[in-house]
Amino acid sequence: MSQITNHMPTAELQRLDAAHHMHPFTAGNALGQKGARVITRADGVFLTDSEGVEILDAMAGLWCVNIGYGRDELAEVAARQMKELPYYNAFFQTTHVPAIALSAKLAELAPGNLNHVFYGSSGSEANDTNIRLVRQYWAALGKPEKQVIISRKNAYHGSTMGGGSLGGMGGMHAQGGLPIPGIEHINQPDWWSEGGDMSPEEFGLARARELEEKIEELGVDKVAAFIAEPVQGAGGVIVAPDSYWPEVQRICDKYGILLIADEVICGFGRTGNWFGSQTLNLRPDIMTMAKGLSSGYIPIAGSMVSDEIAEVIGRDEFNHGYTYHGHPVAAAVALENIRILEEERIIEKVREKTAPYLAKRWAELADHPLVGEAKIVGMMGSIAMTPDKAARAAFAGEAGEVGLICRERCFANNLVMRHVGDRMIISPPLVITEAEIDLLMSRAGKALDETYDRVKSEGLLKAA
Ligand code: PXG
Repeated sequence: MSQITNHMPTAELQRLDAAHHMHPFTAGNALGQKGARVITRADGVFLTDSEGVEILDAMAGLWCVNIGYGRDELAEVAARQMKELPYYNAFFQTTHVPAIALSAKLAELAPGNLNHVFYGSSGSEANDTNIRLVRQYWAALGKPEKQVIISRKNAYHGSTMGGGSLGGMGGMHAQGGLPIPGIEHINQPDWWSEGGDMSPEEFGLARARELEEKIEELGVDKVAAFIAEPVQGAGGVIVAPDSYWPEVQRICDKYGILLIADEVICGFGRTGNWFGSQTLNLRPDIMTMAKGLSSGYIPIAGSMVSDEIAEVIGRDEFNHGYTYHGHPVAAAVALENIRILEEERIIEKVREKTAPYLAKRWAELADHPLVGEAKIVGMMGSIAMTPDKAARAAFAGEAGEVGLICRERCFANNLVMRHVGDRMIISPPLVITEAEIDLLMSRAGKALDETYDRVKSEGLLKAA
């Protein structure tokens, strides 16, 4: 077979892609007709496509390239580790240096008494591990009926049977027999779309108290854990009102149920601290980590658990594990990524400089005629587009129609900004500079203007 290189003409690459590559979360036949954009290289915050066009990546890949593209150090560490020990496992009473070093480092970085890590290769796998961990934890304590995990609608926790079930995405639950039994979903704290006449603070409390109501309804002796993202990412960068998290923490403490903070997006600096739990003052018993753990350079994930959970789980054989648990090359790359985050003070710079600057520029978008609220925490932001700001109205047409137009206008202006329904979201590499933020904002502003013109001319500027 001839070698597939970056130098093949774009149309030929697209034809082969359409013929043999199935894309995630995509209507493949339609994409096959249109042809996918082929990304060939990346450096810093910029992607280059097969036509040589440079695109500003305001999503850090898929919320993961925290240190930015093009860091040779990670490639060099990977090559070194592959030559020394490309693979070994930890199943049968063995271990290896990269897993030992990374675990100790993560214990140092994680808050509270989260000092033990169980590895996977993806956030989905880590959340599947969490299901088994919390259920086995209660079983080992003589409470095998404490099995139910409470989650939230519009949460994202992965795409395996377990991860997709924990998640609260209706579209995912409509296919393949999800959710699996023993998972319950309460409403999300999205004040803009669902707050009605309540103030944000009243609404935050009301949504937190749904957790208490659900525990009471099921019986606390049936409930194992509550899982949530500190800030919902894939759901549209939904930032809960300030009243929400203190009340959730109070309820978890009162009933003694485990709190799982899914830090797959929020972890490793995204919110201006190492973990979103620190930004929002949560005391999780378990944290899910992936994405920014290696800045997406190599697949690796983990469940970080408390001393108490590790001790209880350790009393018996835990019949669970993946071939690539703590993979030496992935662990070595993650360690190097963490070294760069620490030595270059990337998270401090985000907190003190870049995030405040981005927040100031992002807030300006709220003045745009198409934009209702503009929300941001650290380096993750969203805007809600609306035909009527005062009423916080949705568009009359199909949800996501305007969002899709805006995403296409962004792409046409060489900016990757995602849409979730009619919200637009960003999550740029943490190393983005102020000048690059200015470029991001000018492209986003232009895309919004073009979207507004199109929405008006097509008669879509109507409230539902
Ligand atoms: N938890 C959270 C909070 C996530 O955001 C996962 C778990 C699952 O991780 P893996 O590595 O199994 O994908 C995620 C992943 C999107 C999008 O459209 C977001 C994710 C994945 C794919 C698409 O924003 N997040």
